[in-house]
Parts: sequence; structure tokens; C-alpha cells
Amino acid sequence: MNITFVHAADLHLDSPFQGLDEARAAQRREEQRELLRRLVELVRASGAQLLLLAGDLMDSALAYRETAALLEESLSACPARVFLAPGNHDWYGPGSPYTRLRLPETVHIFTAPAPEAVDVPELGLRVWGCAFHGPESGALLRGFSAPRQPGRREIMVLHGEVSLRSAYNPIAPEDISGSGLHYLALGHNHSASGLRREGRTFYAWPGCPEGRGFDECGEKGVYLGTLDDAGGCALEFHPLGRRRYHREELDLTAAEDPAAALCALLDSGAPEDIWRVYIKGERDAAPDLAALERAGEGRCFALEVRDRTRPRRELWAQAGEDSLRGLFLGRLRQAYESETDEAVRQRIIQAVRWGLQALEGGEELS
Ligand SMILES: [Mn+2]
Repeated sequence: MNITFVHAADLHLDSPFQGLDEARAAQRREEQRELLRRLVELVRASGAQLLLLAGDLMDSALAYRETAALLEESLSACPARVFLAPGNHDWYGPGSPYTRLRLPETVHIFTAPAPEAVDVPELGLRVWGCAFHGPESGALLRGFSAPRQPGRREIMVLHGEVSLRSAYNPIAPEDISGSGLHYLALGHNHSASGLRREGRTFYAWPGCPEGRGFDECGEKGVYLGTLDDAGGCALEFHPLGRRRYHREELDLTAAEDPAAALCALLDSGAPEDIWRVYIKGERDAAPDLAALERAGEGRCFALEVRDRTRPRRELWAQAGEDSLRGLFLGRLRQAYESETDEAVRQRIIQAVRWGLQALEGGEELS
């Protein structure tokens, strides 16, 4: 029998959203709570048998009251068995909201600081997990080995970092290969890992299901997974976030209408998205950042434009110089002056600009 699961982590509900103004930050926190509903909806739609929550569901160990209530409501309504392992942000302790939630038997929160197991005989399965008891943790998986029994699958839900040195439950590759687990559902790192394997143990972390800042750009989501009878594992990434963060560069050197160039870039995303755009290249006049930001209004949820342009310089100024730059400019100037085709002349000018940037080791070539 295949076992199907949804694996999520790092929702970080009630994050402060410091990059946004107060009203938008509050709106984002409200939207974040929607993630829980969408997650349960995904479990329902996919028919998954398990929901594995690998920690940092809340951004702090003291969540807003309405978030705890929503957690109770969502997890209680989840049609699958739910297993939750608290992480370094939502660590388990006397004041934790996890101590107060009234949950049905289908939901299990791991509270011990060492691996414990819950039997799920109807699925031929045992689910392991343990909890952070503070904002840091030593190695929780070291020395662990689940006794394998024919016909029974072993899964663990765990917050931690696959790294030899980490303050957040460091996990070494040999801890994983020696664990005897069929699947290790991790959380902590905010970028999805893809399906990984050490020995016979498959493992992964899904990343955060929705970005919260410009260090969490792009598509975010959760994993839909299947464990088959032969010990195989398959994962499918399922986007869950409502808004994406983009951090992009925009070269305005050749742009006749900077606002139009910016709008074209913004239109490559969705109207819900959040952007930071670094404009770069050579300009005759200093760019009007406020005007650019106004031009982008209505095309995205929030936009921030930062200036990395520099004044246009006299291109051939150093053509006579006795240096690599001088030689380069001399050769191209000759080509430019003997060329009659205007399109080719423009290409030569562009080549000179790029060449000068490269010779300066400018970051703008990236
Ligand atoms: Mn974490």
C-alpha cells in the first residue's frame, strides 16, 4: 500500500514583515494565516493520508491568540493524520501555545526532546518525532536507529539543519543513513531541498510555503509525497504561497522610456507580487526613483526601486591611453569610424560599454 503525505514546514505565522509599512504588514500576517486553511484544503484535495509539519509553524514561541485558535481549528478539520514537531522558533515549553490547543486524537504534537514514536497500524506505519525545547538544540538524530520490521514503514518529522555545525539540531549524513527511516521530513531551511537520499533513507525539506522578504524570493510551497511498497519515494512540489518576492536588476542604458521598461519587468510577475528592482546602467540624468515607483503602482502589491545607475561617460576618453583599455578603445573607435551602417555602429557602442564595464570588473555585467 502506498503512503501519501503532505510535508510542510516554516510557515512562520505572525512574522513582523519589517520590510513593509504597518498596514501592509498587518495584511500580510492576516494572509499568512490563510496558509493553514490552504494547507488543509490541499490535504483534502490530494487525499493525502498524513500531514507532516516539521516545525517553525509560528514565528515565535508566543503566538497571537487568533493564530493559536486558527491552528486548533485547521488541524482539527484536517482529514489526514497530523504530526507536528516544534522547531527553534515555536519551541515547546511551559508557555507554548501547543500546551493549550484542544486537538482531536488524529493530531499529534511531539513534545519530548528525544525521538518518540506513534504507531499508525492501519497504514502499516510508525511516525517518529521530537521537539526543540528552546531556541537552539543539539543533535537530536545522532545515534538514533528505528528498528525495521517487515511490512512497516518508518517516518520521522524533525526540525533541524543538515550540517555538521549548526546550533539548530545539526544532522550529519551518517545520522540519516543510520536512522533506519524510510522518510525523514525536515524543516528549518527556507529553500526547498528536492528529494535527497542517504543510504536507504529519503529526506527533504520543503522550505517556507510563502516568502516573507527579499531573502525568500521565487516560488514557495510544500511537498506532496508518496512512499511505495518497494521502499521508493516520490515528491512533487506544490506552490502554496499567495505572493512572491522578486529581487531583480533592470539595465536602463538603452531604455528610451525607463518607466515602460520597469512596467514590462513588473508585468512578468503577478499583481500580488512584491518587488525590489535595482536599476543599473549609464544614464544622462539621475533617475527619478519616486516617479518610477509611481509608474509601477497597480502592477504589483509593493515596489521598491533602488538606484545603481551611473552617469554616462565620454566613451572614447581613454582611447589614446597606453593600457589594455586604451588599446581596446582604439580598435573599436577605428571600427566605429569606418562603419557606415548605423545599426552596426550602435552595436559597437554597446560593445564598448560592456567592454569598459568588464575591464573595470563592474558588478553590472551580471
Ligand atoms: Mn527554524
